[in-house]
Amino acid sequence: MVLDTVEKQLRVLPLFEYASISTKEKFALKVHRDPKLQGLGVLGRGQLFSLFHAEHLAEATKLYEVLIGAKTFEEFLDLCHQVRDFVSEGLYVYAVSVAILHRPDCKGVSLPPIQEIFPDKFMPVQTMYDAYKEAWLNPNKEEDIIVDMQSTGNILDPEYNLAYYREDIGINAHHWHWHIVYPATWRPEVIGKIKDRKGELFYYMHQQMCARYDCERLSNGMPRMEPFRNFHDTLEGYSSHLSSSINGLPYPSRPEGMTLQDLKEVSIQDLERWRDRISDAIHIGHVEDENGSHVPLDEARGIDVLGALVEASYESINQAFYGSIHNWGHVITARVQDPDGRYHLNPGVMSDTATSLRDPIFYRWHRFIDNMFQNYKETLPHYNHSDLEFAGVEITKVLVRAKHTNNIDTFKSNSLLDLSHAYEFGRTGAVKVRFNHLNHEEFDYKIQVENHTSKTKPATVRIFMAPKYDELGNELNTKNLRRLMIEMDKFHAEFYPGHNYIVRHSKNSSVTISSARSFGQLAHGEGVNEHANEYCSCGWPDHLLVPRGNENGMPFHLFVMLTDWLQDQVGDHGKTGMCTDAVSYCGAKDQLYPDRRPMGFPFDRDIEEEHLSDWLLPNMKDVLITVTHHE
Ligand code: CUO
Repeated sequence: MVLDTVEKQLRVLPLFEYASISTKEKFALKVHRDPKLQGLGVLGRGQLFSLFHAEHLAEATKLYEVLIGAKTFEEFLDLCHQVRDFVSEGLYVYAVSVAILHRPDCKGVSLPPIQEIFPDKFMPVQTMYDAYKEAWLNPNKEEDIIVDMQSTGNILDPEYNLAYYREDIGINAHHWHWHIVYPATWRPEVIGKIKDRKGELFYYMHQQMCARYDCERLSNGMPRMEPFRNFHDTLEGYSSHLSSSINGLPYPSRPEGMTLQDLKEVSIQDLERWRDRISDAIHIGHVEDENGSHVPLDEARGIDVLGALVEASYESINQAFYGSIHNWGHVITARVQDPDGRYHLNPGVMSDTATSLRDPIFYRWHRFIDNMFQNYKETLPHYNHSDLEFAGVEITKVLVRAKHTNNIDTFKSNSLLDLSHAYEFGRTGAVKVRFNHLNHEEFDYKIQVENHTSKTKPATVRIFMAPKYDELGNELNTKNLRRLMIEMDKFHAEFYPGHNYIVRHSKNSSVTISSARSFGQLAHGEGVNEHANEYCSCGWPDHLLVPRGNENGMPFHLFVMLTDWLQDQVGDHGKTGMCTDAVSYCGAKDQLYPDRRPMGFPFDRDIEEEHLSDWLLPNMKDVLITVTHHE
């Protein structure tokens, strides 16, 4: 039977429905289990899956490799149905998602949003109770029910000011999808698809999340975060108010003042040893592989090698020696409340890619990780003129066109999240949660360019933003500014000899996801076709493209740079046209990362000049804009 994309989409959706609930096949399937599924189910139903945990991930890898290897679409579905009832719910959804993204016969099939599969990972348990109560009390089964999302704290905890960012559904969903697109254990030689510059993208995407967090902190009048430094320091507190619907237990709260403890799988000393070995390798400029050979941390490949080693992913050059500092850092932090498991607590939110961004420690941990990468970047020479210039091309004017020129307004908006595909409410009308999130007005960049040559110049347009002032109101110098530079957009443009003028709309940003389709939309075939972008589940939410700013109009640098596209292109970009929607943070499916320059260029290395204005070349422009928040 040959199925078209819409039919496949419809057959895939039920794999994700009611993921926390046992399916009806449960008993029948015990007697019929494909031998390929043998050995799975060690992490059984009701246990929380963490892809940062080596054993969990090994089991998930086994499953996604079996699912990707299924000969036909029918066999794939059959295996999914069989495995569903005896492996951990989270592990199942992870492995099935990885398989759908990578099976050739699932081209064009979209994943439903993770927030609709596991709403319990995205909203406080009180809100879930409210939804259940309303559904119970409302006798009219046809009507939609809407309840409001509850808050998780108040400003007695100053960090609560950032809760709207940390607990944003879109960024947590993005992070979940990113780790599906880039599984740490991806084995290209087995599956046959490369993940270009995966180690470097691990560094860059997380660096950008931290930079964006600090922009948000400054917007709220708060100091930039203090990086995690010492494994023996006390930790801040955090209460997620989440409770897992797969086992009914809360994600435990962490009172202020706790310290990390050894686990049976890994000790603090292991992490410290790995940190020191990585730090030594950065300072001597090479790492050692398993045979003792030196692999240089050079300009061409250094960051990719280091990214893989730090995460640590399958590509790590020597996991036995350098360990897995990043992944175990997540796990050890998540288990701080019950390190030896004596209370049978769930791990905290740090163990799950769909929830970890909620916790303030996430950013501090990742800044600690990022500092390792930055230590390496500091060993590289500064970019010189020939690295930065674009001969004959000059940006003469840049402005932002919105309601007010060179100002972007931000505000709060409401959206709805449908719970009806995760839980059975016994009604035909939907049950939805209304939640608040930051948003911004739509805007255009207007860029005026003079091409002084006699030839058309194809260019890469690179746009960044960063706050002008630090928490004390002092102007940020380039050393600090470059770490706050958030990518806003990157795209190709052609400049003809003479005067040029381009307009680029904010919605087209290469950072953001254009549209994540809901369960309901996918079930109606909306946007489902063989050209749909499978990677489109990955991408920064458009509503958080612009930092909050403040009520007075917070000054930001808007930096635009043009580079020579003929040097930047990698050759195969656009080959298949598949998923080139949010390439900056997510890459492009089955293709090379569509930019030859180091990720974050030109701000990935130190800048010698103290002031940005002294460093600018004609192919760059830095203008001051404001971001004004309206409550
Ligand atoms: Cu994505 Cu630490 O890798 O959160």
